[in-house]
Amino acid sequence: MSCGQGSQGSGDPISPIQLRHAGTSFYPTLRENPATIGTLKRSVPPINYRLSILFLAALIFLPVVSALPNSAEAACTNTERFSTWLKRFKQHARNQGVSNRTIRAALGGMTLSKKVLSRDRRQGFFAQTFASFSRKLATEHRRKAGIRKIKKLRSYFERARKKYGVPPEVITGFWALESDFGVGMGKFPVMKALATLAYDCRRKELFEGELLAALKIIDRGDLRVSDMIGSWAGELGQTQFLPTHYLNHAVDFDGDGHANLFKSEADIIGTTAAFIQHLGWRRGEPWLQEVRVPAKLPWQEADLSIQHPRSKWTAWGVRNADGSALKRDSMPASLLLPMGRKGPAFLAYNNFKVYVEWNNSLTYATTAAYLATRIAGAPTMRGRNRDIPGLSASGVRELQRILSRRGFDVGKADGIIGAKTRKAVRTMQLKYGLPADSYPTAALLRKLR
Ligand SMILES: [Ca+2]
Repeated sequence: MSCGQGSQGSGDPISPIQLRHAGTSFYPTLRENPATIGTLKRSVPPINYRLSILFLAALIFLPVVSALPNSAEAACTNTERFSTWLKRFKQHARNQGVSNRTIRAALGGMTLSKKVLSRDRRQGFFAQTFASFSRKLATEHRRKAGIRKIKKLRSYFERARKKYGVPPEVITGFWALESDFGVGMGKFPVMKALATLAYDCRRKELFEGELLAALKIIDRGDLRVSDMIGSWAGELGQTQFLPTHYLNHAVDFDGDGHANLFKSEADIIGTTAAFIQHLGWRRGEPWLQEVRVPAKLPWQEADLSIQHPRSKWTAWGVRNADGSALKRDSMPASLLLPMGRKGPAFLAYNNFKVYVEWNNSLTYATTAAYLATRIAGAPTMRGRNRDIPGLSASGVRELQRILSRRGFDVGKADGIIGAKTRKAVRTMQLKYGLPADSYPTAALLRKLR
């Protein structure tokens, strides 16, 4: 949980875990439905981009966003006593082949954690732009620590690269963001967190599966109950894996017979690489590259759902961040403008989809991918310290109400910018002859009024 970043309005640091609970993407087939919050580092095949459109679209496109659950979920009611549920769950675990010994050791005397419930249901509220978010998370400290780690553990990283095709910088970027290489894994009893979330009505099905996976990890001897210390959100180890991912993807890379993602650096490197490969990593291809955009461009093409060959972007005047010419080849890439045309600009390649799969918060994904490029030697982001004005949450709500009245389907007027809102914004920008970069501004809102 502790990721070294600054405090937010709620008084707590934002961690990747919290962000993961507030994720989003703007891949094309997404739903603007916050009901799926918290399904992260998803186990679905990477081809399936049915990612939920959630809060972090707002984080990335807007300075203001509310974090955590929507009111419908927060309002669900638990009708069963915890002890009744626990008894039933234990029987379920037995039926699934978990030993009595593990069930007794891990769930004996288990009680509900009110702290987890309140953390999980809190209506957080914080203001972040992509620029300030990435400043806090993709730090110089983490870049240097990543480089040191790669040097120190070179043989493991090279073996992982050979076997899974994943570069050391990509593994290291996630490792740094998730736990600062094991410094910040959280101090919460994970079994208690998982049991509480599995009992609670909000994401019961998801977490019953996670709790069962955690029991199986103990049962097969990878971890002891006493090892299960981590985040209140139930994630495990130095790269913060959900138990199902641990169970299904953990690799014993040091050959001691068990996969230990808390203590074995080799296992952490091998497992993270294997999981990234599972999410669809393409060997030898780039993931993200900062670029410079010209003053004029068909801005409506800047969307993760749209890819063009690099040569096409070159023809439109996109250049390397240092101003030199891009490679003129057929490599497909999307133009990613997290804060509109005046903010930082990136070409996102096919491998970037892995980042969005890892964490469907686009802000997190872009930050993690950017940190990996920095560890790999890319220069600091241009315009990193420039804040691009956007609308406040109330401004976005007003914008959404107006768009809705005009017949656009923007979902609920909740102040959160998802794919539908972005699309409507882009349509209106085109109509008014404004640069159609999908980033809502005060100028657009004035015109709409
Ligand atoms: Ca091992």
